[in-house]
Amino acid sequence: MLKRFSDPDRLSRRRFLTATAATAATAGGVIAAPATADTLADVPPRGPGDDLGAYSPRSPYVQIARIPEAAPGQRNVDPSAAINSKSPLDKFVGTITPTDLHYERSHSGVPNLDPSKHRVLVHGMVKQPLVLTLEDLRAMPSISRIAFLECTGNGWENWKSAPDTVTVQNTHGLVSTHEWTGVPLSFLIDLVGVDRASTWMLAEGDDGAAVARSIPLTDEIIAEGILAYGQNGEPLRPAHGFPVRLFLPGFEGNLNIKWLRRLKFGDQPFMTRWETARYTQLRPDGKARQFQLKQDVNSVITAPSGMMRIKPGSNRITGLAWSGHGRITRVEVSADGGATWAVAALTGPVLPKAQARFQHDWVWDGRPTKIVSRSTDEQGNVQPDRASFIAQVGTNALFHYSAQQTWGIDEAGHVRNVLA
Ligand SMILES: Nc1nc2c(c(=O)[nH]1)N[C@H]1C(S)=C(S)[C@@H](COP(=O)(O)O)O[C@H]1N2
Ligand SMILES: [Mo]
Repeated sequence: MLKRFSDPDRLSRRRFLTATAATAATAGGVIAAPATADTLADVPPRGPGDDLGAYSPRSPYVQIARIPEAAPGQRNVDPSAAINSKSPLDKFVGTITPTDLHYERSHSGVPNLDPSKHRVLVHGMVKQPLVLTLEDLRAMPSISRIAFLECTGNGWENWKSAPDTVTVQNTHGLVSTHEWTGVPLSFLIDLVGVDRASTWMLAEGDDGAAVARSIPLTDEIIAEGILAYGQNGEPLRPAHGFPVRLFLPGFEGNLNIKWLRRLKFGDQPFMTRWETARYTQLRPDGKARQFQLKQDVNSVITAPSGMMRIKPGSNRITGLAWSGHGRITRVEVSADGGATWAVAALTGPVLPKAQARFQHDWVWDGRPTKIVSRSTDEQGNVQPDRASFIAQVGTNALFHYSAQQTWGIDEAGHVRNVLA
């Protein structure tokens, strides 16, 4: 800890006090009479507060909401035309996403399912096919795990081109981190006696689109998959799969089938339209790659970020980093467009396949520059810059964009998206 405070790259206690004193001095025009320790100690009597209630609403001073989007580049649409709604990453602190601000991606709206009538069919290459009720699932052993969920379309804004006016909510708002609770997939596999020759599992949703995906039965998926009925301590919300969804930590959002109605075990992929016509990766040579399922190492600076404005002097750079391959081990931040890098602090907790928060205190000298973050995971994967990412993957594909995000800062302190 002492090392941290003596590190010249970080905001020291002395510098913190100088910086806040400077703010108080220059803020004279804004705050009529700056409070002193004496005036604050003398608390005036207050009247009764607002009534207590069934829910805790946000403070009226906090403006925070998702934004519905229709397609890349089509923002501020009528919600009925939206295909997703993105999380306000710029407004978050810590690592857990509030459930009501968790991004939403639904291919044909949100079905209204009665849990007492809902059933999950488990069949195919199994000894004992079962039809499970929610009560059955809740009676089984349960586990909880904090992990991220990310739409594989996250970041597509910046892959090809994007206006300089996009915010981090536009560019990266399709990722969230929660505590997920439910039945381990491995328990269910044992319960129905899945045939050892079975290598794939079909998961199908009970929505109008009946989204269905083939999932390879790798050791990792068997060990970590969850039939989740809980999110952040309460039953799933309808938008996120109530009453039960599949949760596969680290794997592309689309596989995490919401409103789960069926698991079918087989010895080959089922080739649904969701893995043939959709969710394939068109390569530069025109051939398509199927079943690219892992979310790669990623990070983004959430503040300062697109459309914010900063002042010269002390500024805190903060953001989120995550990887489908495991734990984040390092995040570096550059304040000169990638020429030099400093190691940012990970403020914890740093959990495998969960978003980790990083922070780096920085003094902006007032000259135009670019800020960018780069993350590394425990398997040694390093987040590529945009040019090398495109050199490798091209620009035909739509999914799994995970290149570094650059924010430009002009001489007036305006922060803008840059296609570096
Ligand atoms: N049944 C069903 N499952 C689904 C989807 C869907 O439209 N229907 N969307 C998928 C996609 S593309 C993503 S990114 C995640 C989004 O989950 P969320 O809305 O809870 O964030 O769910 C996946 N599971
Ligand atoms: Mo998605």
